[in-house]
Amino acid sequence: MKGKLYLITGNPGKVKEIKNRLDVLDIELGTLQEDFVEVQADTLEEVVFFGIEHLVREKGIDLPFIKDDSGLFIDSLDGFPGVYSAYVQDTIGNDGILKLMKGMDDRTATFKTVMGLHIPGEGVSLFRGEIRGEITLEKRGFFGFGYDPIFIPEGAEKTFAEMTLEEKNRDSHRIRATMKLVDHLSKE
Ligand code: ITT
Repeated sequence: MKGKLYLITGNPGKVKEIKNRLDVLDIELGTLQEDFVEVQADTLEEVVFFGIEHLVREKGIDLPFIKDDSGLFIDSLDGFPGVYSAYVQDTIGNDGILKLMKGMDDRTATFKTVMGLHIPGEGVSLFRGEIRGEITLEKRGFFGFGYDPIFIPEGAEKTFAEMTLEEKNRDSHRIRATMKLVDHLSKE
């Protein structure tokens, strides 16, 4: 695929990370700040799929676009905050999560991204990326956004927020999904 692809988001952190990767293809990334209706659903896949349907059907968006929906799934909290990650970040935040986990030894978690691609006339394709890691005992670092200060990806010593954009982009849930998208687009 050549030409412009739009990312529908209100999160500038996501734009930077995805743009950095799409630059390898000849694809220019634009952004659109449409209201994305997040349906109450059990999985990120459903949130992305129904959200895209809404944008296409109700809002009449007829451009090639992607929508990234991500979430942090903490094992000892049975996958919480998961699909509620945005709400939880905006309410209790990282301090609230650390408080909930006080005294918990099992701090393993998975960060997941589901990226939906809509190409007019071709429907929706979904690309998934996940990375295992651990929740820290305290917040560390100032880069990135959201849960980055409390998440250390497997094999690393730093939290995502202690990494530069280039370091976080070497491997992450979002980059794993983006690489699958890139692979798909290069065959389009
Ligand atoms: P959109 O406009 O793209 O929907 P959002 O920030 O609401 O932006 P999500 O619903 O995908 O995005 O994200 C759920 C929450 O998880 C939200 O609070 C994000 O800040 C956070 N989050 C997503 N990706 C993250 C990442 O790579 N590192 C840290 N936090 C992340």
